[in-house]
Amino acid sequence: MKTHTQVAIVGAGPAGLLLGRLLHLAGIENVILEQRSRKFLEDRIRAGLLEHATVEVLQQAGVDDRLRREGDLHEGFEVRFDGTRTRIPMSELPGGRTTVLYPQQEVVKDLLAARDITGDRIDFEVSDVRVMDLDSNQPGIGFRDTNDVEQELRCDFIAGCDGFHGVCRPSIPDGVLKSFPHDYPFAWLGVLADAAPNGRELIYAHHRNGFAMQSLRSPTISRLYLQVPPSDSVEHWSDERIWTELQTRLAIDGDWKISEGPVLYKNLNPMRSFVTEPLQYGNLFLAGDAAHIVPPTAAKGLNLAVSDITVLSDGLVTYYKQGDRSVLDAYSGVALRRIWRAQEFSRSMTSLLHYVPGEEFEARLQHARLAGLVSSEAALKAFCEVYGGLPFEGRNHHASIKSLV
Ligand code: RFL
Ligand code: PHB
Repeated sequence: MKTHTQVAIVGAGPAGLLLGRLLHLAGIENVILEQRSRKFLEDRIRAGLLEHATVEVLQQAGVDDRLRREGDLHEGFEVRFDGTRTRIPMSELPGGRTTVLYPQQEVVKDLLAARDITGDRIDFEVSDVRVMDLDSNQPGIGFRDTNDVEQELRCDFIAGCDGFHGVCRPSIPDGVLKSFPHDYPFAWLGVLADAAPNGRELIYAHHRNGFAMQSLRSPTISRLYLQVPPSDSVEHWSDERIWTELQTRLAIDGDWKISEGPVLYKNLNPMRSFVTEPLQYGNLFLAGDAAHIVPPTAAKGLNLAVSDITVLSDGLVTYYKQGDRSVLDAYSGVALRRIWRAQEFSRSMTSLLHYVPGEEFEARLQHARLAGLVSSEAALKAFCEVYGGLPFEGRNHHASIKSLV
């Protein structure tokens, strides 16, 4: 069966769903194709921290009702090393930043619910997805629908929002893209636990056994991370071992202890940096994880997907409303400026906090860097400026979101 739309979006992660929403609000027809089921997307546990500019975009997209009610405003976080703890008062530093903890799957649920109301087409559980006629001005997507019927969707533009393992990036002819991959000698064990978090703020800890972190998902559910070797596996991590290691790595002088409880879920996340350039070929545009991956330390992955989409949607809206393609053609250059800054910050925050066994000289430098960071307001201001989120280019996203949540 053959159908047509203005913009075909591959992937219903935060990038694809947000693009679909912003295009709908501008009256631009779009179809989203997703290989997974709706339930899978709504249950997928991933990122948690939203920069203030991301919250503003979600507000402008009209999908922030629940985020305002249930999102957890963060005005500071804690850094631990060498038995010490320092609270970083993000919002009180010059140019004060705030972030909101609101899990990625909740953002996805809110965007899906908004699409239910508008009735825009979204096909779940599609398979054998192929990009067609990329060099023509009516490219298309071939796929098999959930009933295994062959479908062809023709369009003006394709948005490749299909994540790191998607089909859009590889469909660009050889030699066009230049990729910049970087691997790390460690991974993260991510844990969701039925245990009340200690305090309401995030704790990042540098320790000789490796990095550890306490985040949270509710007043009774903790989200915890431990640095592990990349070759490790979750079977090696019993609940008891997880808690022992967290107690050790998060310890401070005195008798502080993290509260323990049953582990509800655990998984291993590889650490990777990756950027591809440019982000467009003809009428195909890559956004979010399809275009770049950051290590999770600075929680930039979801936020970068949102900033890509604001730039891409501006380009598409300008094209359809004013017949001017220049903003769309500038997408790659504009988005990549922010991507590389976030990439640089994610890599440096990762290098600051993770211990590489045997790298004693590096460990001493990390200690000196951490001591320098927590004792200098200027250094903290510079750190928090990027940690809390760089402004989105070309938009007025500087205001504090304190009043919103
Ligand atoms: P997504 O969320 O991966 O969505 C892509 C969607 O495309 C679908 N897809 C296809 N659909 C149709 N046809 C095909 N051929 C397709 N191939 C793929 C997929 O099923 C999926 O639904 O990318 P998007 O929208 O760009 O959003 C990016 C964010 O999801 C990502 O940056 C973050 O979640 C990264 N990330 C984390 N970021 C953080 O900032 N903090 C974290 O703690 C954090 N934890 C994580 C993460 C990513 C993880 N992944 C990718 C394994 C934990 C994990 C496990
Ligand atoms: C999370 O809650 O998953 C999270 C928060 C902050 C980070 C990384 C992960 O820096």
